[in-house]
Amino acid sequence: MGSTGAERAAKCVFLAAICSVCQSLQGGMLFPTESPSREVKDASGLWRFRADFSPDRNRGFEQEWYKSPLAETGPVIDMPVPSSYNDITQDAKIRDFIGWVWYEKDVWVPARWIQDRGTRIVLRVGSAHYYSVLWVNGVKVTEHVGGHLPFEADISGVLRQSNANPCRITIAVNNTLTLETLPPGTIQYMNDRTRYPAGYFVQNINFDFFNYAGIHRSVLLYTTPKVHIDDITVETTFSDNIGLVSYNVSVLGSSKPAVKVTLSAHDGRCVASANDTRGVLKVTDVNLWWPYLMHENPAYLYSMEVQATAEDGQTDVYTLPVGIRTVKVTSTQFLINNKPFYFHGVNKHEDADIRGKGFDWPLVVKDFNLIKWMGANSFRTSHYPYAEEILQMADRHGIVIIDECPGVGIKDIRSFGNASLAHHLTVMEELVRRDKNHPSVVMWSVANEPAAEMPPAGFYFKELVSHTKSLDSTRAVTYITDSNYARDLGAPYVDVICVNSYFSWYHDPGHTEIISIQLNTQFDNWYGKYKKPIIQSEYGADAVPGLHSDPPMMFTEDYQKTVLQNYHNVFDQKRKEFVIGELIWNFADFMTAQSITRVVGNKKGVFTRQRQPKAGAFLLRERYWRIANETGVLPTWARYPCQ
Ligand code: GCB
Repeated sequence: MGSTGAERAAKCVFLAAICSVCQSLQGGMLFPTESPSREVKDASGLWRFRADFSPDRNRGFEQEWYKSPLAETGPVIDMPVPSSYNDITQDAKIRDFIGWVWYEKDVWVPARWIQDRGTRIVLRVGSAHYYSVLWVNGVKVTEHVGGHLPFEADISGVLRQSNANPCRITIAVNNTLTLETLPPGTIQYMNDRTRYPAGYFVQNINFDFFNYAGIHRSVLLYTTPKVHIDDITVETTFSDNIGLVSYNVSVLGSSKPAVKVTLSAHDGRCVASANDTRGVLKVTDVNLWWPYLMHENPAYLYSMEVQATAEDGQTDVYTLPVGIRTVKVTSTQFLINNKPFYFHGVNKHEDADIRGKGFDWPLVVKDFNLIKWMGANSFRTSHYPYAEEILQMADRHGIVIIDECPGVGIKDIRSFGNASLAHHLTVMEELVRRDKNHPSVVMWSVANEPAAEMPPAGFYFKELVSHTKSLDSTRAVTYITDSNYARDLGAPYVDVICVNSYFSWYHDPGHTEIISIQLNTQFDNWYGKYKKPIIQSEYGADAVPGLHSDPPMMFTEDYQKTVLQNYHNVFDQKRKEFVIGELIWNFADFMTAQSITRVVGNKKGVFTRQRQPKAGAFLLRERYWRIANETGVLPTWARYPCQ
C-alpha cells in the first residue's frame, strides 16, 4: 500500500501538532460568561465554506487561502455554525468528505475593545472536529488537535496591529483520523486500478457513529481585563451540617492581585467569603447538591463570585456555580453524599437530523425533558465530551454524569504506543480542566471498549487512570469494557467496572432465553475477580420504529422490549449485591457509517432520532420511576407513575 502526498501531509501535520501538545497544559479554560468586567460576542451564524477537493487536500495551504477573503480563491457556500457540515448540502461528496475544509466569517469587533489597551480579546472555539488551524486577518493565532473540547487564543495583539475591522476569522478543519488520534482511524488507499479510480482512499474507523465534522460548538469572542481570572478549581466535602469548599484561583496579568471570593445562596445571601487566592470556605447549614429523584430539593447550586484586582485598580469578576457534594466508591456501592446511588439512566450521543453533532438548544432542552420524563437520573457522555452547556444543564437539573473522553475504537495494537498515550493523557488533562467544577460529573471514563486484553493495555491504562486520578482525586475513574470474561489488563486500575454486553443480539441472535444465564455469568466473573461494583454501561437491541411481531423477532419494538425485560430481571437480583447501575444503549437512534448491519444508522434508541418514544421507552419509564420510588426521597410532584 503506497503512501501518497495526502497521507504524508496528514501524517506530518498531525505529528507536529500532537508533539506540540505533549507537555502539560498551561492555563485554564473557564466557560466564557458575561460579568461587569467581561463581554461575550457570539460569532455563530452563517460562515463561508469550501471543502478542499484537491487530490492531496493541500491546495488551501499551498495557495494560502487564509491570506485573502475565501471567495477570492474559489467558490464558497453558506455553512451554519455550529453544525456538522456533512448533512447540510445535497452533495454526497461533502457528506463523506475527508480532509481539510475551510470556514470564514467577518466579525465586527467593538471599537472600544480595540482602543482600550487594558482589554484582552480572546477568540474561543467550543469544539471543531478534528484538527483545526485559526487565522485572524490572515495571521495564524492557534491550532488544536482533537474534537469535542474547546480551544482559544488571545487575539488582542493581532487585532490592534492589523487595524482591520471587521476582522476576518478563518478556520481550517481536518477530519482525518490516524492511529494516534482519539478516536483512532486509518486512511486506506485503494491502489487496484481495475477496481478503484486513481487516488481513491477511504477512512477506516472502529467506532459506531458517523464521523461528523466541522465547527460543532459556538465560536465566541470575549473580553477580560488584562488582570484576569485564568482558572478556578473547587473541591467540596461536608461534615454534619457544614459544607467545605476548597478553592484555588489563578490570576494572570498582575504580580500581586487582591482576590476576593464570595459564596452566595439562592436568595443572594452571602454564606461565606475569603480574601485569598486559595482557601477553604465553610458553609453552615449546608444545602448539598443531590441528584434528581434522590432528594426533595435536588441540584442545589451556590454561586461563587471571584474578584481579582490589580495594583492599578483594574478588576476582573467571574461567577462560578458550585454544588457541594461528595463521591465515594466501596466494593459494592457508589455513594453520593454518603448515600448509595443507583445509576438508572441512558447513554447518549450528540446527534440529530441535519445538524449532526452541531450544538442545538432546542435539542438539548428536549433531551433533558425526556430524561426527566423517563425518571432517569444519569447519563454517560458516550463516546466523547459533550458541550459545556449540557453539563451546566445537568448541574442545574441534578442529572449525574459519567464524563467520557473520545478514546473509542482503540483496537489496533499500534494505537497503544507512546505517541497515542501522550495524546490520550493530554486529552484527559483538557477534559478535566474543562469539567472539573461540575457537581454533576461523578466519574471520568477514559475509554470505550479498548482492546484491553492486548499486552500493552496494562501499562497504557495504568498510566491513563493514575494520571487522571492525579488530576482529580475527588471522582471515580473507569473505562468501559466489552469483555464478559474479566480478561482485561486495565481493570485492576479502575474504581468501578463498567461492562457492555449484547446477549441475544451480537451473540446468540434471536435467543432472548439465554440472557439470564449469560448476564449472571458476566457479573459473577467480574465481581469474583475484582470485588468492585459494576455498572451495566450498555445493553440493548435495535428496533425499527413501527415494526412489531409476536412472538418477538429481531429489529421489532417487541424484541427490544423483551431483551430489556430479560436484562432487568437479572439487574433486580444483582442490584441487591454489587450492581450499581444500568444505562440503556441508547437514548435515541443515531447516525453511523453505512454498513450492512445498519439501517440508516443505529436503531438501538428507545426514542427515534426525532425523539419519539418506542415501546422500550415506556418500559424504561415504568421501571425507572419504580426504582426511584424505592430508593429515593421524591417530592410529591415527582411520584408519577408509581404512587
Ligand atoms: C457498543 C459500542 C457502541 C455501539 C453499540 C452497538 O458496544 O460501545 O458504540 O453503538 O455497541 O449498537 O453496536
